[in-house]
Amino acid sequence: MSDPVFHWFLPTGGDDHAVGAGTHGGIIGAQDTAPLPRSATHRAPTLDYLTQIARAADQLGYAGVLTPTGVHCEDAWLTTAALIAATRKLKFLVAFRPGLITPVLAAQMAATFQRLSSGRLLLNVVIGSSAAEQRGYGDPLDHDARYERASEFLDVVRAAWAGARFDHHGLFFDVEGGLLREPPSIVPTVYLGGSSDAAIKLAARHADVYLTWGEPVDAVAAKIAAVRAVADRPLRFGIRLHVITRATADDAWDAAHRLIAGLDDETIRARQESLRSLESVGQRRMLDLHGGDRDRLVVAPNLWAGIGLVRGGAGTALVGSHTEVAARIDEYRAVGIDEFILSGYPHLEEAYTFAEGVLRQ
Ligand code: FMN
Repeated sequence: MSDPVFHWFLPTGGDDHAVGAGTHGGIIGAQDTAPLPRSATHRAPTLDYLTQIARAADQLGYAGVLTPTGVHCEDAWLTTAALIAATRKLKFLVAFRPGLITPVLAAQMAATFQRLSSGRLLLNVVIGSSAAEQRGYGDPLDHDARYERASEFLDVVRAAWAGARFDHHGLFFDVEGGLLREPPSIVPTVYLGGSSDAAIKLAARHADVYLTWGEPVDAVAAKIAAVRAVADRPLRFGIRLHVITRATADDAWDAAHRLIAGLDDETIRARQESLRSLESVGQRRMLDLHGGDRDRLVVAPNLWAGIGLVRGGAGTALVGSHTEVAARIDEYRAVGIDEFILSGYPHLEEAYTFAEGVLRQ
C-alpha cells in the first residue's frame, strides 16, 4: 500500500465555528434556498483569510486543497490562481463544470495554471447536482446528458493537451483547427466524484482518481469495487470527509455537538427537503444515512452525519480521539482509499488540529 495522501479544503463560500451559518450550506442549487443567518463569528472568504488557510495547509504538509464550485462560493480558478504566489508546494484541486466553458479554453487555462504554479494544478470534474443551478448558469442539460457531454469534453481537453492541431466533430462540441501552442508539460491529474451509474462509467473512462463522499467503510468498499469492475485500467481512490479530532473522544463529541447546537428543527427540515430535491445520487445516499433525524447521526463507528443535516455534499465527519480517527483512516486505506480530502470548522484551526494530532502521531 502506498503512503496515503492528505488534502485540506478551502472554504470559498465562507467559514465559521458552526455548520452552515451565513452560507448556502455547500453544494446545492442554492438559488432557491435562503442562506442561514450570519453568526457573529462568520468569516468571509476574503483573499487574506483564504491565504492564511492555504499557507497553513502548505506548511503543515497537506498535499493540496480542494476548492468547491457552484453559485454558493467564489470561482475556483480565480481564487486558487490568486493563491499560487502565497504558497510553495501546495497543490490546488480546482473543481470545474465541463460545458460552461469550451473544452479548449479549459485546456488552455489548465496549461497556464501549470506554468504559473510549476505544476500544482489538480482538476476535479463536477457534473453538477442541480438542474436549476445549471439552468442558472445557462446550461439546459439534465443529469445524464451532462455526463455524456463531460465525456466528450474530456476527450477534447486531452486532445488539446496533446499539443497537435486537431479537429473534433461531436454531439456537444465542434472544434476546427484546435491547437494549444503551449500544452502543459505536467498534465493535471483528473479527479471525478459522483455515485450514479453515469458517474462510475465516466470515472472509469476518464478519471485518474475517483472520489466518494464520506460513507461508511463497507459502502465505500462496494463503490470502489463497482468502479474497478468497469474500468480497464488502474485508478486511485479518494474520500471527502470532515474531521473533528481531539485529545479525548469526549472532547471531540462535545465539539461535534456544538457545531449543530444552534440549528432549529425547521431549518433542518427545510434544508433536507431542498437537498432531497436535487438530481444527485451521491447526495441522496448522504441524506439516506440519517434521514434528517438528529437521533440517527452516528452512522458507523466514529462516523457522524450531523453536518449533512444542513450542508450539501460532504455531510459526514470522523469524530473521535486522535487515535480513533487514525484507526478509522487506516480502515479506509485497507479497502483501497489512497487520498483523503479533509476539512473542519473553522478550517484554519482544524487544519492545525488534524495535522498535529493525527498526521504527526
Ligand atoms: N458538486 C458541485 O456542484 N460542486 C462541487 O464543488 C462538488 N465537489 C464534489 C467533491 C467530491 C469529493 C464529490 C464526491 C462530489 C462533488 N460534487 C460537487 C458533486 C459531484 O461532482 C456530482 O456532480 C454530483 O454528485 C452528481 O453526481 P451523481 O448523481 O453521479 O452522484
